[in-house]
Amino acid sequence: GHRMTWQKYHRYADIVNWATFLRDRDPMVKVESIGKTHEKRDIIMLKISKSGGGSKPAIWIDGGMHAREWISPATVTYIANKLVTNNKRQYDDLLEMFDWYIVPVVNADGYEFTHTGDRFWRKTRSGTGNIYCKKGVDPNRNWDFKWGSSGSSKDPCSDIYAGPRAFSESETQSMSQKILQLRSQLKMYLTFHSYSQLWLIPYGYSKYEKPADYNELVRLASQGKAALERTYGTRYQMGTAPDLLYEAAGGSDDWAKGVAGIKYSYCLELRDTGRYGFALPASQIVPTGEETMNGVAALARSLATKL
Ligand code: 0X9
Ligand code: ZN
Repeated sequence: GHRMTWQKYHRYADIVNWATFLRDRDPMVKVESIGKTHEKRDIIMLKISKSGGGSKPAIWIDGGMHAREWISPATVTYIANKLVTNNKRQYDDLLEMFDWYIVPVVNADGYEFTHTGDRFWRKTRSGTGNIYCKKGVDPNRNWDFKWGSSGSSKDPCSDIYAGPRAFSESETQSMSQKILQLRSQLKMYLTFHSYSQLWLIPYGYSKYEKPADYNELVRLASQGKAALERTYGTRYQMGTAPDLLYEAAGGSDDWAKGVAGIKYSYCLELRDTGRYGFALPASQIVPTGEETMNGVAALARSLATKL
């Protein structure tokens, strides 16, 4: 069995056990290690696919890039579990239409450290050579697209340290290679962060650079956002990160669109808007999972009409 309950936040080992449980129970699920973290943990990816072959359009989902954003892995596992369980066959169409690649915790070292050391750790756990300050690299400043150009720091002590070079981190390196390997299949890239209730559209690196198809991305996202909001009335704002937050280069969403060429790339900042922030009570996991699942399902359904 497994211990996953979505009634509390789980350790990485529980998440890995739950994934292997699903794999053992359902032939649709495969679990693969896409690489190792700095501390040699396996970065696991679930592949949910009704067909053996890999020619179907696919959707990528990841969570836990920033260690302290606990609602992200909780929501991503909730979504994967819903898809696999497919209660009353409500997601039959989504399983017929797409293969799903899901990485619940990209930054597993950081995530574990938020349970054992510092609850509000953000970065990876790699050494930076500077022993007098916080180690680690911000994995969402480490991707090789406009790397280091804005909203990131060259100071290893900073929480937004971009790293010594693009893809210096094993976590971003491993994940980017897997995405490139799947690029012809991938039609949508979704990365989950927290908090602020934002549906972010590329690009994040510059106030002035919007992709040529920005309006198309907005239109598709509006479907997802509406379904999410309809669930419990949770309000989201939509726009680019520079419009709603700040400029920041080296994010995975920008790279997925700008380099991997995945047209529909989004970053969601989940609940809440700051009352609890990163310390969102576990009682909000299920409602957050539910509304976000509805958003993702509506998003995937409208994407399906475009393929
Ligand atoms: O700063 C970030 O990496 C994200 N916000 S968070 O509070 N979760 O740290 C926003 C990333 C938006 N995307 C890009 N700037 N590319
Ligand atoms: Zn984040």
